[in-house]
Amino acid sequence: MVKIMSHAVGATSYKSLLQTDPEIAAVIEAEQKRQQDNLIMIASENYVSRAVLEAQGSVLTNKYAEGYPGARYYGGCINVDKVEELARRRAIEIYGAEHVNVQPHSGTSANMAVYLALLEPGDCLLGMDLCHGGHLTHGSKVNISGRYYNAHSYGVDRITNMIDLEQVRGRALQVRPKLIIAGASSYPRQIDFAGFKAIADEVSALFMVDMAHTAGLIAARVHPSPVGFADIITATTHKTFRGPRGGLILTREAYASLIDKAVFPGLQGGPLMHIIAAKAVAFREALQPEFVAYQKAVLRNAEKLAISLSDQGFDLVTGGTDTHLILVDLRRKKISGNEAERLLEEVHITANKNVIPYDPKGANDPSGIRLGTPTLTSRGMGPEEMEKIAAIIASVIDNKNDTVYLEKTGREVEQLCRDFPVC
Ligand code: DSN
Repeated sequence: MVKIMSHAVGATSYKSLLQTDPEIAAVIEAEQKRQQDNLIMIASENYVSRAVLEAQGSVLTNKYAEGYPGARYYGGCINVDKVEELARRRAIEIYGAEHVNVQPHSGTSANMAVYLALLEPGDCLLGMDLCHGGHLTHGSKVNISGRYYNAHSYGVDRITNMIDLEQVRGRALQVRPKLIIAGASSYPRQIDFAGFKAIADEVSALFMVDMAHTAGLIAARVHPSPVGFADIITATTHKTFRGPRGGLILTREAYASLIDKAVFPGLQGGPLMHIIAAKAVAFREALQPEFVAYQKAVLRNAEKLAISLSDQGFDLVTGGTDTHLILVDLRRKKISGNEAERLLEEVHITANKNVIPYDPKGANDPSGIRLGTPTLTSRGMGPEEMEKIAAIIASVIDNKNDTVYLEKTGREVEQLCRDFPVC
């Protein structure tokens, strides 16, 4: 398969860094090599383009620009205003939303800004259970969202492991939330945004979608969009979207001012203008036909990987995937998430242990592993490689005590990485 876009794992040159701080330069170079020499299958990671790296490594990092374009608290914002305006215009074009705020430093900051804008401490929110695939910031008791707000959760069906809208509706009628959140970190299926919106309307709740994971797929229109259903949408720009680390918020015009005020001055001070420039670059890349081809390939690869893993005897949560990620239930293979993560790392495959719904084990050593295809696809891999990788994962688990076999397999994976360089 032909590589779709030029991607990078390092800056063009570390000359100054090598002179000023050889220790950090060495670590960055080691990380660059790690990203080259391993199959990165963490569903929330990706390789950004050189253009994105250059923008985020630019002098824009020197500029303070509290406020918004045309209304800043600092002089000298002529250039950064243009940057933020370009970013906003492109994000609106991509998603067809009424308003966007591109300043959130992360997906978590974006979510916090929404809560600050729409809720009072103690107000009720309803989000997906972290243990069933939701996100920490959707009301987990260990997170500010679960400590400052009266957070309740819905889960997935015990048999199908899919979101059951009747259960969501039941919970909503029971707890009467002010805000309902849809969106997940390890749920491999499409979410029925229209169904959620109907429930939110029935209980007079606001409806927020956190599309952090699927933002790239949605931008390319290969996955249903929450725009038109959700009152507020949050996203990250670095997962399937393949831009710099950061967040954004899309809103209906009615909430634009509330959200802008919540981001600044409510939650953040100076925006990271170098990151906003890198977001703008990623948005431009997302408007190119190659981006659609890339996102289609991400989905095709995930589907092929899922089928191949099933053929290798793995149980998949929900039986498969509609997205870029797969959640593998390892119990039939008699290996824990921790052990599988460690074993795969030995053979140059990077993935993360993950809870499965109704996990009989705890979050510290859960029963699952989450696998994603965004980075493999960025380096040009296709269905043939997905089949090969599924076979490698299965054989490594079956031969977990055979050190000679593991060493040989590690070398094979390294060769596969060399065949698909990240350049
Ligand atoms: N939930 C993390 C992930 O999906 O990896 C990101 O916050």
